[in-house]
Amino acid sequence: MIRKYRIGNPIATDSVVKEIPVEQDNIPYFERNDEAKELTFSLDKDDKVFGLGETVRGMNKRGWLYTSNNSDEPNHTENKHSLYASQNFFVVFSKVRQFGVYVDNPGRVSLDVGYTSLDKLIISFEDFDADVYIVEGKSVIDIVAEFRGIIGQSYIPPRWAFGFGQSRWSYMTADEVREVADRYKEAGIPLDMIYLDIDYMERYKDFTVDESAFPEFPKFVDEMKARGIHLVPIIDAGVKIEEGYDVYEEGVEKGYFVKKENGENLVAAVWPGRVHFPDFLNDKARAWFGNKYKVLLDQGIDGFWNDMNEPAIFYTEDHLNEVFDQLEEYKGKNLDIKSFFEFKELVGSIDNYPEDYKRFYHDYKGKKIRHDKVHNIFGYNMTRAAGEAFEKLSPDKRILMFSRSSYIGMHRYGGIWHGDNHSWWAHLLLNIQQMPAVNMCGFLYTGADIGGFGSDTTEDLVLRWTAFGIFTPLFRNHSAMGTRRQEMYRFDSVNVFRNFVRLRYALIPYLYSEFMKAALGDKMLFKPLCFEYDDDRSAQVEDQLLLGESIMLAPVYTQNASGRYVYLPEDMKLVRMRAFDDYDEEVMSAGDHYVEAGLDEILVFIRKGHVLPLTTPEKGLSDGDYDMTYICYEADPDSYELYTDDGVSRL
Ligand code: MIG
Repeated sequence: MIRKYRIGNPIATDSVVKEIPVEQDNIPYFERNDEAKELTFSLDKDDKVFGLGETVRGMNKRGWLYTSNNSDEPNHTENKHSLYASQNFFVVFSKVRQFGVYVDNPGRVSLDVGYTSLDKLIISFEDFDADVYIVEGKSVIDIVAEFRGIIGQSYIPPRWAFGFGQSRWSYMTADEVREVADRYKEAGIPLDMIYLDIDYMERYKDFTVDESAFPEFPKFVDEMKARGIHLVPIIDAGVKIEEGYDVYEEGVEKGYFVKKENGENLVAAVWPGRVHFPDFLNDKARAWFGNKYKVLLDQGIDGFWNDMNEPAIFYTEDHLNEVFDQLEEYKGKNLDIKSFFEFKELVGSIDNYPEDYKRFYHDYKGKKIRHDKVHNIFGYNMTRAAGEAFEKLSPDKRILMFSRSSYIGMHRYGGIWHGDNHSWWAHLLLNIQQMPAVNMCGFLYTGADIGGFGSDTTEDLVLRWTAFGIFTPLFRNHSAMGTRRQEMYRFDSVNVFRNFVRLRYALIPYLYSEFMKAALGDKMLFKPLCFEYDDDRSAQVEDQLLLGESIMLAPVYTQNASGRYVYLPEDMKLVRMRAFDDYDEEVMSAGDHYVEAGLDEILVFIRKGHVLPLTTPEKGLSDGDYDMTYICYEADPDSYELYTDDGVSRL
């Protein structure tokens, strides 16, 4: 059961698609303090708080302050309060009670989950306006399903998007892309996508292609398609200011860019230098920008990733000028300790400068609204622009789309990737821990940059991360400019990588079936153990996951480990997999075990009464004409229900 309460005058976000009448009585569970703009709830010692989507720290969110303020934050360390997303849904549960809360406010919201005071959950608002939904149900899983039921069906990608994708910032030329395809082929590692990062564009202009680096682009797209590879280009939020560039000129002419108080278009800077930001919140501007994806669709492209849409701002022209003026004061001065740090701060803080987000306005639902009030739905609406346009431009065929920034509601239009992580073991664990949290908020097609984006990776990290990544819907190896190259064929263990990626393809019938059941049935694909098992130990386990109905994963996420401790909440069958056709099975009893796992092995645990179907890698992406093998644990192979379809038609 879901009840909706209203505080003040909230700005609609369109995240909830179901009409729910507003209750007149007080919000249950919470104490409301209008002066402090806070809702407070007293946590019991045994209460767990799970959810909040793509955030730092563990699965149980108790013990930290999370601030919903979508940020271009490339260091996902545990001291951070905000990442790229605002997904304000969480569930509080213990053996004696459970309820879910969704706080719908597109501005800054702070969720203090036992940070200021161990036993208080305090939600505080910049503007005390919100729709607050209280969700009740028999179990946490029911609560999540109820909630998902009001926010609309999760985005479903084409099935080929379950293949493996290689990315790098950037493959600079068509020949470099060909080389990636060739070397994967030589290595015998299947590859379905190569991602194009910003350098495919002409001077970083959205919807253009650099003719000298990628001559005859449509032909090149076809050539790659003939090799079974989809090219997936990036689109950035900022539109380059350049005479003669149609997107810029039309946007100016039609008034579709965000404006300052005085009505002038905001001038900011990102990759192309100076840019304007489209007003994705304005219906007309959104339709206009969405329609631009046609330029690339017409050249054969069928997938995109939307970046820098928090939006990330290197600087605004106005603030840059202020900084230059202030710098004059320091010129020729003997900088003492105090003025030196002021000076450093002045220059060092120009990017993503908080005040800049108050300098511009949107034309949203007929009202002029200052950006910071609706900041967290900007990226959502960029992806919505694309999603809404695709329904018209590609009415029959699904298009791959995922975004960096998000808010609940965006899950209907695209997936997400988990942003600029680092090649750190801690970020492999973070990847594991974020999966169920984003699923709770409707985001099913997600995955992190495998091997890590920033910093130099190591071969063992790429191996262990791939061993987990083969299970995530978005399965992409991506890394930043200037870091060690991490395409799989560059490492000695190319045989192991081949086995792992081929195993992924063998698993696609299962992964796709479970994904579709989750999308169509408002379920989670990845679940923490304690969502299904109510013993006390399961609630403590934050490094194992249930994936779909049949299996539990226990990835190795520490360096130089020969295995790991695994907790089994019930008897399970361990399948130690080296390849789709090379594995051992062993039934293990409930309890704690140290389980060996070499760098070439993947641990899969089959739950009692369940079945893991596997096909041959070559058939993984087929329409259902699979060569099936079933690994069963006290179950009949027929008891597993495969979901099959043509993989591209819209649902
Ligand atoms: O500031 O386009 O998260 O995946 O490679 C970096 C370059 C901008 C951030 C994205 C990353 C991408 C990179 N972009």
